[in-house]
Amino acid sequence: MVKKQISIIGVPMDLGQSRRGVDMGPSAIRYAGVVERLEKLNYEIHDMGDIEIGRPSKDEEVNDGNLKYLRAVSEASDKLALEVNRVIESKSFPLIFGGDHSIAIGTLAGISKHYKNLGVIWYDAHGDLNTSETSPSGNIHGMPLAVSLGIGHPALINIAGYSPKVRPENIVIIGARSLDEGERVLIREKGIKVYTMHEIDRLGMTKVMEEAVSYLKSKTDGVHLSLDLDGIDPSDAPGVGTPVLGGISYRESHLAMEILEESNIITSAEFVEVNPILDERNKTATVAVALMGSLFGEKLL
Ligand code: B3U
Ligand code: MN
Ligand code: MN
Repeated sequence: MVKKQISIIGVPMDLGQSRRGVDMGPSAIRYAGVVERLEKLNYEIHDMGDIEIGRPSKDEEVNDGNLKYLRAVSEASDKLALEVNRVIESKSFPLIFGGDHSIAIGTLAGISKHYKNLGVIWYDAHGDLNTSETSPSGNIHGMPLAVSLGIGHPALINIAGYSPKVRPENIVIIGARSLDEGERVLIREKGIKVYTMHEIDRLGMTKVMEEAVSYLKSKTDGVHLSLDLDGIDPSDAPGVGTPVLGGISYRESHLAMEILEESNIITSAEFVEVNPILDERNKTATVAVALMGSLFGEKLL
């Protein structure tokens, strides 16, 4: 039997937000043993190394109004999109490690043109649906989902030369518990499906994931999982820049990954916002690797 291929791309990006250290996320995830873990599951792993991120000068911080490090984020997104595109062309599964969540702009730009109808599962405490007008911070990591819908600065929405990357009806947000006003408006306006912590508590993770899978399965020909570690409760994943109390547990997250694995719909994935500087003995990267184990088919028995 031909082994299935996974290609890892690290993106040491920390300019999409204001807590330094998340650029060390890819190293922390590798250190937590991801390659060995996935090899045990009979995958052939190609570690493509890290994308090079330009270091902007101090006076470059705020560009174009409320968009911090726009040029650096846009350039990195271009590079990442090219690399992700190459991985898909080689028939390998793209597995991307952040870095802050602004990297999803490049990931989705590289993926989306390979599908007629790409689905996205956005596992996150936040909506990441801000624009420079609605963002309270100017941090681009709070904007990638809006950008992928084609809403935002031209230097971000036009990465890889096309826009939008995803349709609103093909998105499911899971774990939301911190939304800005502009994000709420966009969710309502576009009819984006959101499972907040309320629905997760009320329905249980099994039902939430089964609904999410059946919602996407019939209408998409590929589904990208964008997993922000801050979707998980800070007691289980403390090493993130913007922790929000009352999150998804480690156990619920494993269950979610297992249901996704059984569904066979996931065609690419990224794990973002691991910040080893804010972490407790690499706990958050270890959680990320354990979840990847479940996503790629690890079974106890
Ligand atoms: N919504 C806020 C906070 C935030 C978004 N994403 C993260 N934090 N990780 C913002 O700045 O856009
Ligand atoms: Mn996020
Ligand atoms: Mn988040």
